[in-house]
Amino acid sequence: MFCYQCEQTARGTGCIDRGTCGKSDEVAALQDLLLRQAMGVAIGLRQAVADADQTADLDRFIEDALFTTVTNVNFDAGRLQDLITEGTAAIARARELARSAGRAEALFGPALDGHFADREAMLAAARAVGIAARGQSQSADVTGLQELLTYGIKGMAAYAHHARVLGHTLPEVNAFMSEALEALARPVTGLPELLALNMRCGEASLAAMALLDGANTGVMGHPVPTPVLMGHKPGKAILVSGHDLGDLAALLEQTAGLGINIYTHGEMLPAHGYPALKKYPHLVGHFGGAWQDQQRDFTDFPGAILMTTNCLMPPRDSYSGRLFTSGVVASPGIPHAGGRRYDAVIAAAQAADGFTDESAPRYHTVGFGHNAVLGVADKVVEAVKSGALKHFVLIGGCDAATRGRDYYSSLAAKVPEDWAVLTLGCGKFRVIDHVGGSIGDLPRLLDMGQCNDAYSAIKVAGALAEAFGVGVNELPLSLVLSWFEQKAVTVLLALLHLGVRNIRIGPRLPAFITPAILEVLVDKFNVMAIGDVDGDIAAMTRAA
Ligand code: FSO
Ligand code: SF4
Repeated sequence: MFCYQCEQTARGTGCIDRGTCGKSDEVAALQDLLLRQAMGVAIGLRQAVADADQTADLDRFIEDALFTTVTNVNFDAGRLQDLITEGTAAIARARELARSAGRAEALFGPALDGHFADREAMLAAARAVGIAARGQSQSADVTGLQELLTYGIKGMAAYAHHARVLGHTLPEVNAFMSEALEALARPVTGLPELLALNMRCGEASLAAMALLDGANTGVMGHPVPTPVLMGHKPGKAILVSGHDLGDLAALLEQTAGLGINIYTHGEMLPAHGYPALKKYPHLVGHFGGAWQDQQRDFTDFPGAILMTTNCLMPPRDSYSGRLFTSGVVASPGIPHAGGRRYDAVIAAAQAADGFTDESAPRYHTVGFGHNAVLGVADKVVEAVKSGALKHFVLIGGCDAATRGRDYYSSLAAKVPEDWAVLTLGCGKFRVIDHVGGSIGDLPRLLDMGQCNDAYSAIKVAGALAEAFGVGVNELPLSLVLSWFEQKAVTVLLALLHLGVRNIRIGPRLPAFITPAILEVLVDKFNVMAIGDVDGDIAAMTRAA
């Protein structure tokens, strides 16, 4: 295997033999084949002349295939084998649509793939399509740009998937995923063409982020500032992790009146701010930290656990009997709660001990989405004009166990008292304990939500730029991102598409960004690696 799609890739260059995440060689190969199948479906779809409802199942297959291959989503070879069997049927249907449109001659490569007799046949086919196989015949720069685009659409697919399950879709987003997948299946004609496609991926990423924002706020209401108990109360309990708000909503409904308390974990923390979720009195608090703490947190949690999306780690015996997956998440031997039915999860919670004590009261306030922040825009503008609020710094993105992430805690602790800190993503767990107080009526720490809510930060920045009559790059705003997996690539491409400059990225740059690609990003956008905290604060102050 060869995989370098996330920040914890082995030696900072690539996982071979086995993933740092726990992905086996076999799972990696099956994921490579699933990605090729998504290309096959996309090629057929691009030739089809059909209504959106005729192709919805194929768009959904592409989204699910891409999301399934995101880091820490699916470790289950059996589930991947089933998906590949579905993929064979999806390719055949896409091919048929292309033929009906009289475009059979335009089909090529992955769109012509047939049926695989068994897992061995899948693995044999997979070996010929991974990064390592392609890398032998092209430069690292070409592979790097292809992978940048691949990871951009993987994150986009995650957003589109979340929106779709809430009933929202956007044809342009699916059309771009198909266009990109088709381009990835063709021989590369040049680096500029690939670079341009990556920039267009940023545009489609922004549309996907707006789509998800509309879906979340349309179905769940706009988040409102809400203090969340970061602890527990006595009683039976279920812990919900991942990002899927629809799963949490369904679980809350199914557990209403059962005397089971529901807790969020990791990226589910911002759920407490949504009116449609906070109305349930048994959504009582948040337990634990970011995803990489789950093996400790899940062991300590005395109830059932539901993992709705990434980031899943290989489960420990101490909790594997109480763990369930949903959506595209899968792990061998872990029961899957499909179709938003949680009877088994509820039964496991009732069978477990639950909490017998009450933790010390500690609270963190969530719910500073764009609607809440822009609701007090006049106060924000006034505070900036009066000089009380000198600078905004967004410290957010993904967290992980990899070295160098103390930087973000240290940065949060050291930013001057007259700076406001925006945060989002699981990277917030490095930040929230280090920023307190307020500037006038405004809290200094504004938790904008999940990594999936980066759109809120973009909207707020756009509105402030308009209020001050300047471009976003002229605002007293610095972006310091922590990246881990592919959704962070999607957000980065969206920011670059908007022309945002001077973004700091850490804790280390992606392995797929070659020196030549980095040179382009530095030239055009002044993208930079994080440095030392004091030096970076001084540089941000100078730029303000
Ligand atoms: Fe974190 Fe994982 Fe949300 Fe990521 S839980 S690392 S970018 O999947 O999605 O922030
Ligand atoms: Fe390695 Fe990350 Fe790929 Fe897992 S997802 S195999 S840790 S690069």
